[in-house]
Amino acid sequence: MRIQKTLLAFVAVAAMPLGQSAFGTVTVSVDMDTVTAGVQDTRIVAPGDAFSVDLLIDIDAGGLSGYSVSADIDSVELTVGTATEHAPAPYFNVTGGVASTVATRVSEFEGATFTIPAPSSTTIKIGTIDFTVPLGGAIDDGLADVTPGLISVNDLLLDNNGLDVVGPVFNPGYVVPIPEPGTLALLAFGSGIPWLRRTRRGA
Ligand SMILES: [Ca+2]
Ligand SMILES: [Ca+2]
Repeated sequence: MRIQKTLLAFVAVAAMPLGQSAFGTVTVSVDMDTVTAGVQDTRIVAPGDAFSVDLLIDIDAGGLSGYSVSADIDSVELTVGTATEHAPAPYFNVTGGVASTVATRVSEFEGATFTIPAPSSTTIKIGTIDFTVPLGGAIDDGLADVTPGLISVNDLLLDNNGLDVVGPVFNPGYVVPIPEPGTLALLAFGSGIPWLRRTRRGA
């Protein structure tokens, strides 16, 4: 909604400290393993698995006064459950939760702050999405499975000056299937194959 975007922009401009400029890069990542510390962009799954992923924003020295980020989902490999919006202090939630969740998209994870200057050089968690892996579906078509970005009409990233962040980086998340027993056996047997070839050639 246009009103939403206007509100975010207003908040950002109100928080604007004059004469400061943005540096570095704001990065939005999908942490496919919320149990393990750090960001894991890949998760090994089997059909029927249920798990959560986090959306994280790594804020640069230029600060971030407002954000609205959505995520596209590969619905062949993942079924979306609940999507929860987080607005860690000093950010406040603009809309009271994500606006919409459909099979292929969750939009939007939003927050804004009046803090001057806005938080900088830090990482914040802006959302959590629950997924299940469909039964009988083919996993791993090589395409990203959870792709954050400025996708919906409201989406933006605003630095301390209330301006669009230049060149934000979006890191998607992937699910990959557990290797099948046959594949594992082949891998284990791999070292014996050259010997087998040599033997056959010599026979
Ligand atoms: Ca993690
Ligand atoms: Ca995929």
